[in-house]
Amino acid sequence: MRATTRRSFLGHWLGAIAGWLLGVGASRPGGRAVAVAGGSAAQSFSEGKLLGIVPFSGEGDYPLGTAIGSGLGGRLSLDLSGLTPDTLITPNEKFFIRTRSPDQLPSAENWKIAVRGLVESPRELAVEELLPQAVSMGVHLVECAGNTRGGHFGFISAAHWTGAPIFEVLDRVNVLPQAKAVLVSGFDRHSQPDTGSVPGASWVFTFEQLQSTGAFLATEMNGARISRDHGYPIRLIVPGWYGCTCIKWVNQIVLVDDAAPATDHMREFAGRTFQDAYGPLDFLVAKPRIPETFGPRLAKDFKPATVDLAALPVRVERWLVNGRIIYRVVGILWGGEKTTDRLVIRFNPDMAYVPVHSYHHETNTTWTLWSHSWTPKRAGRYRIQLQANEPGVLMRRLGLGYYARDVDIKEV
Ligand SMILES: Nc1nc2c(c(=O)[nH]1)N[C@H]1C(S)=C(S)[C@@H](COP(=O)(O)O)O[C@H]1N2
Ligand SMILES: [Mo]
Repeated sequence: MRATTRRSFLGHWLGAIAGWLLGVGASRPGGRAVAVAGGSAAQSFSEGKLLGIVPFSGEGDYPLGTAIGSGLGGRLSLDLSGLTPDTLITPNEKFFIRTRSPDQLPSAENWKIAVRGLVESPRELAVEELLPQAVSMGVHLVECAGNTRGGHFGFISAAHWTGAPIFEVLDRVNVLPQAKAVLVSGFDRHSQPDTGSVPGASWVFTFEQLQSTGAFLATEMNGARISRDHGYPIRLIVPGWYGCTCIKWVNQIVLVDDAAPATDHMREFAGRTFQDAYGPLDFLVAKPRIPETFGPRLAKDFKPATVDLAALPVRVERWLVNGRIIYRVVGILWGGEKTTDRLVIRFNPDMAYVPVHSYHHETNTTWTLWSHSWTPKRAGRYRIQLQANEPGVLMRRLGLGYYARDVDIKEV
């Protein structure tokens, strides 16, 4: 069992790295053609006619829009190809899922969070006690750190959340002065193991990280109680950080000091959150268990799992405008700490980046749509990649070509 887990885990890791280093590579045409109306951003194309959508190539046929599998291995990838300005808040039933509700999840009635560790008065906090403190937290995007080409990059969604700041909880237990950080864990007992992940979700945050991100315990998503698959009755949302930190089915909040070890969950996600002590040599030296070989040993040495500024094409529309074929690439821009007006795009590694034509980046808490018209000179395969011309701004995944997508253009 351990050997299997280890092998598939390394498979994941190697796959992810290969994706980053080699780019898209595969030649099998995949994806799906969908008919999508241009939406309001297509107004400049009002003289023309939308002929169709060119599917992305070489991405396989991972199913979109329906939940597959169960428990730890359960997934739902959002179909991004139809995004319009009107659908930038993901309906609850479409919001991506990474890990469906554990089959051993107890009834949510009387759900309690054990708050303990370096506190004066440990206690069991009933979710009911938090509900009156829950307020609108605004729209926040969540992206899985394992949001890959293989899943058509659909492990990303945005919702309007309601919740209570995590400090509401901490204020009730008299935190001791030696406490430096907060371990948040969720229920994770599944009867079926999964080859792709290690069960048990928990992350350690410093007080400063909880404060500056505005982390909150969410009770509602788009005005309805959160569904079981999304963490009912209570989950953590850490704005601006990867989904792996957004613990679902929260059942423990433990106050810890600087010596707290990194959790298995943190170590599983060390590579995907760009931790320093994570390197190829770590895995060449065979170690008994995966989590021990990845990432820093101590939670305090983990870097924040922030989502850098990133951009991804979500569809390529084929138009007929005044007798000419014109393509319109539509995509999303998200992550980062500051907005940008310097988004650039290129259509092959040997082409220069040019400014993206149309978008208005107003917020980093959720995604923004952009579009760009394009008239390729000849038929063939093109690799669409984006960057932002923002010296000094971290864009680790964009820099690695992680979000590059290929299209095969047949008509020019
Ligand atoms: N208890 C628990 N919480 C968890 C996980 C998990 O496996 N167990 N997965 C995490 C990961 S990796 C992601 S990306 C998000 C996904 O949240 P969603 O399924 O509601 O989209 O939940 C996080 N919270
Ligand atoms: Mo994730």
